[in-house]
Amino acid sequence: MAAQAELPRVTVFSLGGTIASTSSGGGGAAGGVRPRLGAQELVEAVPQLRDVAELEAVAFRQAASGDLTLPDMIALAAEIIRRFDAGSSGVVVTQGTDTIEETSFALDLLVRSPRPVVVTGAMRNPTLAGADGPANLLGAVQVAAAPEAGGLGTLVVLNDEIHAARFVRKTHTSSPATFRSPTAGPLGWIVEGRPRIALRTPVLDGLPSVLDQDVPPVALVTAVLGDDARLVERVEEAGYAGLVLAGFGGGHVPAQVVPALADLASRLPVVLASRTGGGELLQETYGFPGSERDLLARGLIPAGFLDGLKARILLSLLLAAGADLEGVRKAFEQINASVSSAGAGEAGR
Ligand code: DAS
Repeated sequence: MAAQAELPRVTVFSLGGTIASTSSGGGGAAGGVRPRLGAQELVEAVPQLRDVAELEAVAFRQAASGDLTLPDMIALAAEIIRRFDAGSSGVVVTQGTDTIEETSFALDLLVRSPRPVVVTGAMRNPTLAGADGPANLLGAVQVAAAPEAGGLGTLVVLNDEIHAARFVRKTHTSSPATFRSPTAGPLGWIVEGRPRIALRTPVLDGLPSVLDQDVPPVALVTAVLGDDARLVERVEEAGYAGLVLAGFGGGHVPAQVVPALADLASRLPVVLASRTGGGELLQETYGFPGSERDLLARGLIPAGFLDGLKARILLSLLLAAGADLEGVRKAFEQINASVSSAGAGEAGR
């Protein structure tokens, strides 16, 4: 019998979430499922993984994903880099889906490696019929073990789709097809166990490099009909070090919010994103008070293709790295410019 070819080594980190949630059997307040399973148990539940990779299981956190923090992601990124240095070919992170669109983007910014980092989770917990955790874990390991999945930044793999962390959003409360990339589409898919990469994303430039575990707080405020600026006026006194404003449409706010935003932007980084969830911020179309042209002329920093959640992650990490106002502006510009260089010889780096 021919000897089996050496399998790639993939490290699986578990952080909790639905994929790891089971019931204790109790009712009342003790009822419901909660994260209980660790990486080793998740891996053991999917015997097919043994044919894909040599696995190393690390129980890193045991939390509902809303309880994860940026310092957790900074610590995880450092551990991922250590495992790559020790010979892992790829990494899979299992966690709750509620915050994957934020945590995966933090890893996208923090882990600079040509090897694949893949985040996955589940929408149906292991006690339900049709639990999707095992298939998602298998798909994530198949992608992490594939050399062609390297150099794409952090990926999010669920429901046999491969998404770039910088574009993906959670769009549904319960559907297993909740993850979508409205602006760019998915990068690829998995068929019969084979990852297919149809599109390649470029390596991001302008990433925060020196990181403190102490991440300054950044607020995210969504513009709403009839907004009177009372939240924006309180951002600084509440102790925030920066603000992301998710404006209407292409990047607009009611005219009466403009003075408070302009005043804040003269002292703190204020990033303008869109609340729509798809597309890139406008920069040169509308000229009414509160339009994107008006706000950018008053010192707000354009988020570009990043939505409010992702812009907040980037701003938080830049501030943790000690960036000043100009540093923040430049990093947002560079990251947006590096995405538009896709296809210009950057692919596959
Ligand atoms: N919504 C759950 C999940 O999908 C809980 C969480 O995010 O931790 O995993």
